[in-house]
Amino acid sequence: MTPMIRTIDSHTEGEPTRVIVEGGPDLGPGSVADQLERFRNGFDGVRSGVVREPRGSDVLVGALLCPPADETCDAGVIFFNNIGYLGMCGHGLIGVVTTLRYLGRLTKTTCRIETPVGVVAIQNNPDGSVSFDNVPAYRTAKNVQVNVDGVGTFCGDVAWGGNWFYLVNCPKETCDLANVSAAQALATQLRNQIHSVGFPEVDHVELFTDPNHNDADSRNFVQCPGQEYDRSPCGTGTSAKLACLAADGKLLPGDAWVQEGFLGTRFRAQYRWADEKHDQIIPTITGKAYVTSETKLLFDPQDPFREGIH
Ligand code: PYC
Repeated sequence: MTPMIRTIDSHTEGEPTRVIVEGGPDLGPGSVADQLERFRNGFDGVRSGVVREPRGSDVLVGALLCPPADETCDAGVIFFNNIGYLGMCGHGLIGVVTTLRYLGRLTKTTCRIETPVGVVAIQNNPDGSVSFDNVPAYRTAKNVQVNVDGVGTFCGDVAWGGNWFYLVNCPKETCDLANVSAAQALATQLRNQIHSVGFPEVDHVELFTDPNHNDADSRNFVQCPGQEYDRSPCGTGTSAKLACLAADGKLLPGDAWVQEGFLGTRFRAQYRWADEKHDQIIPTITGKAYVTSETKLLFDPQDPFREGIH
């Protein structure tokens, strides 16, 4: 029989997630971080076949459910995209939880999920939205200047929110749907430049400007590692933003922050300090996902594109 993987697709505030619910690789025992390494080294063709064209698209984030090593957790999850793997993924986590609820596999109000970069705590809200306490977020560098040839000098912060971000303020017109190609080009140049000034870990670039909606505090454009931009306000990016605001004393623990994304959808966010030193925060992010399809992906061994188009 043709090898088959069953998936459920959803979108979280516009950004799609494809969860493998049957037929994924068995990654053996160990922590989710260990399982990720076995996924990377032994089954990378499954990753690319599931999310890349012709079965998927560069925008998709995939999720593989796996057993957790942490006994306090209900599940483990590994997130991946068109070019590789993610530490955490905020919109993806909301998509995974919504998918598990849709399948009837999650009936509790709260649960804990192990990711390759730590444990996240989930709360299912009565209105169908999902909140999660992220892994600790923190800023590692403030006001890092880079030069973009022919455009100018930019200044931003480097922060971890479950993935690494370079966070930069930009003019309102750059952060406009009508100028998406310009935003992508600028973000790509900023990523190259931030690597060249000593921050090779940064794989996401987050541009900020004033929001379009009165109920939002800020608007962002997030360029993902595989060149696509996040259609949601980016859960890990919002976490990195909160870490910077907290470090600057511009947002206090428990105060609300509403992050508008490039499509205008919003994540609600707040934080608490992770420890007494006050150098790391635990962000809480809230957003909503909608299930969009159930699919059987077929992988004909004769198909030259069974591992996706590279
Ligand atoms: O929501 O954290 C997020 C995310 C990362 C990449 C795409 N979405």
